[in-house]
Amino acid sequence: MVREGAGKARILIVDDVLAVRTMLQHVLARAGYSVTCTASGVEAARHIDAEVFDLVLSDISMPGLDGIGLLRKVRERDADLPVILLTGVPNAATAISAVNLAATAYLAKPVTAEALVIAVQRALALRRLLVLRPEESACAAPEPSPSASAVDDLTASFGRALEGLFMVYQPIASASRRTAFAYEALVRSSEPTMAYPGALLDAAEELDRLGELGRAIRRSCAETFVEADPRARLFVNLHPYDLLDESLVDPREPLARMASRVVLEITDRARLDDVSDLETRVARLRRAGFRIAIDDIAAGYSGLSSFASIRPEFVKLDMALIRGIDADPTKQRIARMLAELSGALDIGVVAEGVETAAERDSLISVGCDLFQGYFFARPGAPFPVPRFDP
Ligand code: G
Ligand code: MN
Repeated sequence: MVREGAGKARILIVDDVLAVRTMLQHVLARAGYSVTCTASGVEAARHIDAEVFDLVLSDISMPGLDGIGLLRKVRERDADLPVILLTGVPNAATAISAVNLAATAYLAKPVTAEALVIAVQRALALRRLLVLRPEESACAAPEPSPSASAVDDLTASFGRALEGLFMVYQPIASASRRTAFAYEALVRSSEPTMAYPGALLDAAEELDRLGELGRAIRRSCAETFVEADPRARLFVNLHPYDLLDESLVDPREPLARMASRVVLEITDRARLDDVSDLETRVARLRRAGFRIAIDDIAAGYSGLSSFASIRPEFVKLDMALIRGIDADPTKQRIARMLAELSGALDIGVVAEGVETAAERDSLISVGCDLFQGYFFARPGAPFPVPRFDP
C-alpha cells in the first residue's frame, strides 16, 4: 500500500475519543503507515513542533485546541502539510475554515476504512507531487504491451466508434424556476463495443488517442448545441488529458467560440493529481471564457482541496450521496454542509442522479435547487424536457 523506497509515511492521529483513535490507528497501521496517536489538539501541536509528519488526521470538535485551531497552527509552520479533518457534525462554518486554511479533505463520520485509506493515499499523492523532482516521478514499472493483432482490432473498433459518435443530453433542471437550466452532454457511439463512455475512453487511452476523442466530442457538442435555447448552458465532461490539449482554448474551435455558455466538468474522481499546474491550466480555460464544474463530489471524500485550488463555478454532488438521501440523516447533513459551503463561496450546486421525488424533496430541504437525474429526464436526443411533477 505504501510506496517502496519512500519509507513509511508518518501520520499523526488526533481524536479525543479513545474508540475512534484506536479504530483510525488500526486501519492506517494495517495499510502500512507509521502512526502516532494523540488525544488532544494541544498534545498534537507539541508533537508537530518536535517531530516530522507526512500527514495529520484530526477530529474537529475537541476540548481545548480543536481541529480547526490545530490546522491553523500547522499552517503557520507548513503551508503544504496534508491535513485531513474528520467530523461527526459536518457544517458550513467548519467547512469554510477548512477550505480557507487549505485542509486536504473534510470527512464526515462514520468513515469506512476504505474511504479513509483512499483519502490518505490521495493526500499523500498530492504532497508527493509538490515535493518530487521530475526524475523521481518517472519510475513506474512499464505495463505489458498487448499483442499486435489485439491492437489492430481495437484500432478498427475505435475508428468505427469515432465515425458513429453522437451526443445525448440530460437536462439540469431548476426546481424553483421549473426550467432546464442547462444540459449535460454525454457521449455515445453506434459501435456496439464502445457504446458508452467507459469503453470508449479506455480504448482511446490504450491507443493513445485521447486528444482525438476529446476534439471529436467537443465538435459534436458544439454542432448540436447551436439549436438549444440560447439561455441554456452546456455542461461538457473533460478527461484530465483534455486539460493538456491546446485545442480546448483555440478560438478557431467551435466549442471555444461558444465558451461563455459552456461549463467544463472536471471529475473529482479522476487522477487530477497527475495533471501538473492544474491551477494554471484552469485559469487558461477561464480566460478563454469557460466556466468550471467539479464533477462527482463524493459522499465519503468531499473534495475540499479542489474547492480551494480550482474555485469552481459549480459543483456536482455524486449520485452515491443522493441515493436514498431521504432516509439517511448523515447524507442529509453532508449535503446541507456542501450546499451551505457552496452558497458561502458563490458556487452553484447540482445534485446528480436524482431518481425519486423523495430524494428531490429532501435535497430541496437542505438547500439544493439544480437537479439532474432519471426522475427529471433520462439522457436523450436533443433536448429532453424535464418533468417537475409530482
Ligand atoms: O460521471 P458523470 O456524472 O458525468 O456521469 C453521468 C452518468 O450518470 C451518465 O452516464 C448518466 O446516464 C448517468 N445518470 C444520470 N442520471 C442518473 C440517475 O438518475 N440514475 C442513475 N443510476 N444514473 C444516472
Ligand atoms: Mn458529468
